[in-house]
Amino acid sequence: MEPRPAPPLQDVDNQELENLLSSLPKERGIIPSYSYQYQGFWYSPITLQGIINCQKYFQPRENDIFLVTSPKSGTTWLKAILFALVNREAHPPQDPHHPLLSKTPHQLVPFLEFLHPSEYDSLCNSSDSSSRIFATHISLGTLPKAITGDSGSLNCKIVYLCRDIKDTFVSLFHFGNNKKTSPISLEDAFNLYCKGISSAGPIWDQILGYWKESQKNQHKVLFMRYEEMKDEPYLQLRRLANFLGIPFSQEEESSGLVDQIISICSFESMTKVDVNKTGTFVDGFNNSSFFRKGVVGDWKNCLTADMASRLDQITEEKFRGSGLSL
Ligand code: PAP
Repeated sequence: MEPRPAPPLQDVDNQELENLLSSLPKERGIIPSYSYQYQGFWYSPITLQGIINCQKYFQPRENDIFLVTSPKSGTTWLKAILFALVNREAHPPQDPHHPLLSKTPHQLVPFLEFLHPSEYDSLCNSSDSSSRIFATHISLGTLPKAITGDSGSLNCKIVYLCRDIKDTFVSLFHFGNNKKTSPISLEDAFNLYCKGISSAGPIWDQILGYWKESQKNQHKVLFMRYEEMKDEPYLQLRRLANFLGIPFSQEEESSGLVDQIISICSFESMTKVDVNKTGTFVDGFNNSSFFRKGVVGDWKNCLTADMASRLDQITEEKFRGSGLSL
């Protein structure tokens, strides 16, 4: 990839953001008070500011890794796994000083859209100084062209993680109401979600964009599922390591390293770590709110049968003919 000359760094200014916001469709949001539709997807104002910044200023490196998810699909979990996997030599998972024991996965693997441009290059979360891991919820078409390439040929590797839509919605609903002083009702949140008005939604369109890319471009996009990570973590972790070009050696496998990574990143281990129990993330969310139940099928405790079948029906319609089912 040809390095582009770096433009002078500056934040998108308030007036520019105000002008943009006033030109975009606006709706009530499930988590933010309002969501704005930009390039076909719904985002909060703070996220939009970050998106415009990274579209203008982000300079990828060839071996950057991007974890892409819809909110509440298991982002925090896969951030931890990616960090532990990529940095396993410098930070063996059994190290009592492992960074995952003193920092949250969000500190170790930041969201691209929540970084200030001055942080893009200073950030180095890998033992190899030329390799970085970022996470994002941005849709494929809105990712900076420096990442997707002008002709749509991806310049970096993308790991995409999705989750059952019903569980994802239920997780989002609880997460939003954890912080809100005036909680949104389940019905209102559900109706917005079905209309596609949720952070980085319509979720179906966001998933489909990456699914299609993963089918076309298997060396650049790995499509993963939360439920498969739960079911067969060993196999999925090996798949991830192979995709990233850092397969486990025979010695690593026989020494139990794969299981050690799975263990340090498990819901049970992560919820025991102090930093994940206290403190806040950007926008005032408690670090603990990223760890609720961590199970498959929790939607059964929250959704009516009608709600569940409506989400299944939309999912079926949206994915028809794509070869994807969730
Ligand atoms: P984000 O996209 O806003 O960063 P994200 O991490 O995707 O959030 O969502 C949190 C969900 O992942 C929670 O699901 P739940 O509400 O259904 O419980 C959270 O419990 C789950 N989660 C967090 N860490 C883990 C983990 N180590 N293993 C499994 N699930 C996890």
